[in-house]
Amino acid sequence: MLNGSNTIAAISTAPGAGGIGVVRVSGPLALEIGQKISGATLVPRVANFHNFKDLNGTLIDQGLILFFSGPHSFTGEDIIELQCHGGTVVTQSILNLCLKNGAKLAEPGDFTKRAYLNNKIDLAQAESVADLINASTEEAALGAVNSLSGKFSLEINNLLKNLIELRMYVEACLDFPEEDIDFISEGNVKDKLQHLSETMMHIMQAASQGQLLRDGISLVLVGQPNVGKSSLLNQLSGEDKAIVTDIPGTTRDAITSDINLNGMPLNIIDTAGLRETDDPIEKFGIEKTWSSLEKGHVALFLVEASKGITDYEQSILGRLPKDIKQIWIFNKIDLLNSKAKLQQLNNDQIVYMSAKTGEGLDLLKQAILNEVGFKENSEGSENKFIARKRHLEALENVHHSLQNAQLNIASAELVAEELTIAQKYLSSITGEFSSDDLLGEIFSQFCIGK
Ligand SMILES: Nc1nc2c(ncn2[C@@H]2O[C@H](COP(=O)(O)OP(=O)(O)OP(=O)(O)O)[C@@H](O)[C@H]2O)c(=O)[nH]1
Ligand SMILES: [Mg+2]
Repeated sequence: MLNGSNTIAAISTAPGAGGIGVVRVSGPLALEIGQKISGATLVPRVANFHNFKDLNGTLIDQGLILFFSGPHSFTGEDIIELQCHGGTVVTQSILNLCLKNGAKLAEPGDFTKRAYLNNKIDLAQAESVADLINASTEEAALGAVNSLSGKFSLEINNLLKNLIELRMYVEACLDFPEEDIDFISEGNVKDKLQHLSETMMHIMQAASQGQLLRDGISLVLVGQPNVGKSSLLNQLSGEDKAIVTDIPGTTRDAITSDINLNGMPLNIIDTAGLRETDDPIEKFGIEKTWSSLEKGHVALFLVEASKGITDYEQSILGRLPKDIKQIWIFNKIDLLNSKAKLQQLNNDQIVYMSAKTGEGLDLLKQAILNEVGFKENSEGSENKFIARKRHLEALENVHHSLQNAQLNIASAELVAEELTIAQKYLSSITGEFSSDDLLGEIFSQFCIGK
């Protein structure tokens, strides 16, 4: 139980009209508040129908109250859940009643933060609660629920256990420098480091899939006017989202559409065609194209298949942001009577397709998956977990330290130092060592009531 923790309350259901609304209260006063409102003695884990009355005894609503006695609750503290009728006024009145009875309004993520601080879940699990709520595809939700159940944390903890064992062995060798043993070969340090590295790469691979599943990618359609960008947006989204005409310069504002590609969320941005123009509105549109490219992960660069890549596209290429990936689309193959194909040219993928007929769209989808390294779910959804950029950065640091340890294998001191650094980064994922700033940042992104 948190020392000196106060009691928090919030409406946990989404705002608006609904059959049921839930107000949740956690902390030392929770039981007392529930008993005051219901006028009844509450028994843990038993749902009973009660009148909900205010301090003057006026009936506010009727519903169920659930009591979870700490530490056997989500937060580890006493919790009551008041299930009232849904709707803004009723839920707000019940919440006000809890506040009048001594609770304070919960901040975003407060309940989950308490669960983490009371060791009910680790930090990666706490993050997955928000990821589950915010998941935009079914696959992302499955990944989040796997992370919440501890799959990702288990992989991290197993690696951590092996890493600590090795670190302790190397440190023990440091304590006995006079013993004339070759610590590296005696303890198979080299092999063990190699094994750690391999396991680590495996986790990193899975985590990068998990990050794509959570955050998805942003695709920007670019090219000269009339090459078929808006037609392609409409094909990809399966909707008539953008206006298509044969007048060059039709699209001005950036138009976005969210789709799901094999479970990975894709945000597609259709932009104004790039060309020299005196039209002030079109100029604004073209500026927007450039700022969309700054935010994008992959540029789908469209050209007319009959013309191919001209000097104009080459000149644009030089202005693209450095870290944006790109796929070439040779569009309008229907006019050439040629077949759709996916070609690899040096480092670039080229898709020959028709945005008008949709021929080759499946090849484009394949090219997008190839470009970002998103794999088909070959291992089954139960093996997927969701991950965040923060986790990937920590894993990259672990990888770096393990590499340094391997390079400095001749020095027990340096190996021990690198293993200590690796341990610190690995532990930051599950939150063993985490700063208040980091916690503040993570939990502030939650919704209130969770
Ligand atoms: N035959 C054929 N016509 C296409 C194809 N894709 C687009 N078009 C036509 O090309 C014209 C321009 O298409 P849009 O999708 O508006 O082109 P855009 O790149 O968005 O043009 P701007 O918005 O002006 O930059 C329209 O008449 C489309 O019907 C294609 O694959 N084949
Ligand atoms: Mg357009």
